[in-house]
Amino acid sequence: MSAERHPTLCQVVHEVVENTPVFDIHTHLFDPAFGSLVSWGIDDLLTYHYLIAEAFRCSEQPADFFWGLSKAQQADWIWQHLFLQRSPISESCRGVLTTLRLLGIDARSRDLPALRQHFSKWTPEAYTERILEISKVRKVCMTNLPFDDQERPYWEKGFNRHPAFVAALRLDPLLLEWDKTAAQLHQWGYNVRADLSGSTLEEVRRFLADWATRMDSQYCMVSLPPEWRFPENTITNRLLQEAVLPFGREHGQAFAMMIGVRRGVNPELRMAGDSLAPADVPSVEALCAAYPQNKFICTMLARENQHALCVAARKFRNLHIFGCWWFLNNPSLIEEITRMRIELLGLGVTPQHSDCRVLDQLAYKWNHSRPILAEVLAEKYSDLSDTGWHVTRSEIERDVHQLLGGAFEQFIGR
Ligand code: HDL
Ligand code: ZN
Repeated sequence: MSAERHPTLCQVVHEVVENTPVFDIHTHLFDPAFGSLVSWGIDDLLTYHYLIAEAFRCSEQPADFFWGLSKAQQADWIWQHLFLQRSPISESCRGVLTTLRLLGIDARSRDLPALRQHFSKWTPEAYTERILEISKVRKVCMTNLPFDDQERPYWEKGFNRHPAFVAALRLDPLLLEWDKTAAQLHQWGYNVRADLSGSTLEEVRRFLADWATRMDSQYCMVSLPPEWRFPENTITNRLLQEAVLPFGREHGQAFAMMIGVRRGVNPELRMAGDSLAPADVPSVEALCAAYPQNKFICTMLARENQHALCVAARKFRNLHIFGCWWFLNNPSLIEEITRMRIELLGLGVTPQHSDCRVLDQLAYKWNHSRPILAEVLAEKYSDLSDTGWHVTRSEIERDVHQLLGGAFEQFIGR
């Protein structure tokens, strides 16, 4: 073990990783200015879709029973099934308890109504500052959808932005549901046609420029199904090649692809009903090769894709890979994937993002990931020391800043 070999070095690495502020490059969180769209507190923590999926497995109740409950009743039900009737040993359950611990809330009473009292005294704005402080997160990238009827009015009206919350322009409806979205764009005054004829592609580029400017977006993004292939003559790829990528080159917007989701394999679970399948890494390589002037960011959902994706990133300097996404965000897989990435890519990677949907989750997701990253780094720096190359504390701080968002900011030019 590296700790035996170089105990002081390992202690420094853990200290630095534990205390380096993070840029969390992909979340579903909202700036406090978004009011009711902000998700926080114990009931939102307990009704996180990861926990809904796990709780459904513990009951014979029909799904409609659960969906007919209030949020507090759903939280009570999940608390009963996953925390009281059996030990909360899964990563998602552990996360709720880590969050309570980091907030200084004693959960040993196991009394959910009593736990709720601790959250009732906060305002969303004050709570946001508290969570950012204990999570040591310096910047949070949101997922922002012009097509969302609840979110869009905030952007159209404008609001005072929280300095720590930045935007990413999410394009799934544009790229994956063009027929429906074309009608929406036309209604908004963009002269587009479903068959992409006329000035459609120019107008889509104008739409992208309008919203990227309005949001000051860091990058554009899409979640692609495992069947996505490039090259292939599809509407998705034509919009990508003739609108999104030219826009990206003109406006300096990197394009993020999150690939491998199979939406709604069990519809009765609603948002918790998605699954995964292995995706096609050669398609990512072909896109990077075809568009060397564009910058691509990528994460894949299947464990089976991770090694090939690392190799793809070795081949293309316009590809930056990130995160242990969703079903990969578990200690055993985070360690495996992070070790593989550092061995193959050094520091030119963003090992983790949180994908938080509930503000409080920032606390636990980073508290769980940091020690794993630290352990891998400690081993790698120990291996360096064994060659006679000794890193200084400031070099470790430089490197860890890179891994926790610095390399990403350099890559996207922000
Ligand atoms: O598409 C995505 O961005 C995914 O992260 C989904 O939002 C998924 O539901 C999720 O929350 N994963 O953590
Ligand atoms: Zn996400």
